[in-house]
Amino acid sequence: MGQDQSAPLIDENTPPQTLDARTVDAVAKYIKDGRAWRVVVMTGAGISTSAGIPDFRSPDTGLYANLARLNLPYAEAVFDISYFRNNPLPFYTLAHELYPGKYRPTITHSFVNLLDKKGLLLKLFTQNIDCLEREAGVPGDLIVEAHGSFATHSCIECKSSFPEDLMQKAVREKSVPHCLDKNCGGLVKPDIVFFGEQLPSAFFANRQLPQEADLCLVMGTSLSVQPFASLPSFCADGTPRVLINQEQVGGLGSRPDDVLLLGDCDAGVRKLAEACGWLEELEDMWAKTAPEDEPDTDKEQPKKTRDEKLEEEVDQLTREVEESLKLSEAQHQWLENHVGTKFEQIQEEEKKPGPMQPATAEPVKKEDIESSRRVDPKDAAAATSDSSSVLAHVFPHINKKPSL
Ligand code: CNA
Repeated sequence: MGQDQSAPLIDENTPPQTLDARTVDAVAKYIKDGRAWRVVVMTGAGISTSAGIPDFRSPDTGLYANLARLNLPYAEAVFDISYFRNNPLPFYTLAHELYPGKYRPTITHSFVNLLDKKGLLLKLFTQNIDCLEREAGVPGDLIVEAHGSFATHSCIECKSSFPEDLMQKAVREKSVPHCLDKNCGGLVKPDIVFFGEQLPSAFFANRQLPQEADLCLVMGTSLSVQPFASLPSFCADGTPRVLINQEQVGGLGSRPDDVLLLGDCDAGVRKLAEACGWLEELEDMWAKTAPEDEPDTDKEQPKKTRDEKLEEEVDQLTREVEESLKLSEAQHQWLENHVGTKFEQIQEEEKKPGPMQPATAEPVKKEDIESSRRVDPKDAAAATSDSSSVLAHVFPHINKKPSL
């Protein structure tokens, strides 16, 4: 984890170093004074929940909580490359639901676009795979999709790329595509980073950028997946960091210039935009993301709340996965054996340099990188008796036991 990941919240009597106060108005003044022109934004699943895409870890509506009741050996198996090799169907069922084109960007996505249109966005680091930032208009070269996305596809064996139109067809039909090279014939998947795979090189090439930022916005993430979770800790001391999230996460709130805007992301960005005098512009920009043929059903039917919509979405999603999951006893057996063998292999592997340390990239702060790869001793101890902890060990970019 990052250096200040579990640091205590700053004492309220400690004055900020850079801002006038730890408030949204002070952040807006800092922006309006022209002191924030290299803004780094870090986002997660929470910025897309109001679009109808469930996050992973929210206790009731999160995908993991709902996948737990299904017959998967463990919820993350859907995104586990070893499991995928054996049974790609659950992933393709989810992909059918999550594939870009079905959802509209949220006003939070538009806010990132607005930052760019004002020439303030240095980089957006997103953990999301839904491509909604792109759909909101943020240029691709300003986005680091740290966990990959549905934007490109390739064979998991020979790595050759796979055409978008054929992937769309496969996802639409819930079929499993294979490599077009007849000599290979390997399974193909979107270039989403699965547990057990390397993060894209763009992440390592850009991860020093938070150091250069003059403002950092962290939105809609539990900051529980490494190495992404360490990014905010790379911001220089005195750089204001604003967290817009349902809950306090990571080390946000531990520095004198940290501002916590706890609550809904969309409400938070509206508040910030209003304080900057940009609200109307933001609403106009977001309005343009609405599909032209979207029926105005709001007048005819009582409006559903965000949670109701999300619950419906999650229910439909889990029903679909449930239907397509045909896990046999043999598959369970395979997985159990595989996990045991994999754990032994990993114990061997751990004696060698870790896969998360790219050879070419310079570490930003050596101690941060090192600590981001450290396994909590509690997890390591539990790993001998609990298979999900074993997986936390096997897949080093989860360093925290997921809440199922
Ligand atoms: P997470 O661990 O599920 O955490 C989401 C966070 O957002 C939590 O802290 C929630 O409290 C918070 N949150 C949820 N809804 C809102 C809201 N409306 N307003 C404010 N806060 C909210 O998700 P992370 O992104 O932190 O975890 C990283 C995973 C999730 C990545 O590997 C992603 O690929 C993966 N994921 C992505 C998507 C997507 O692309 N939309 C969906 C689900 C999961």
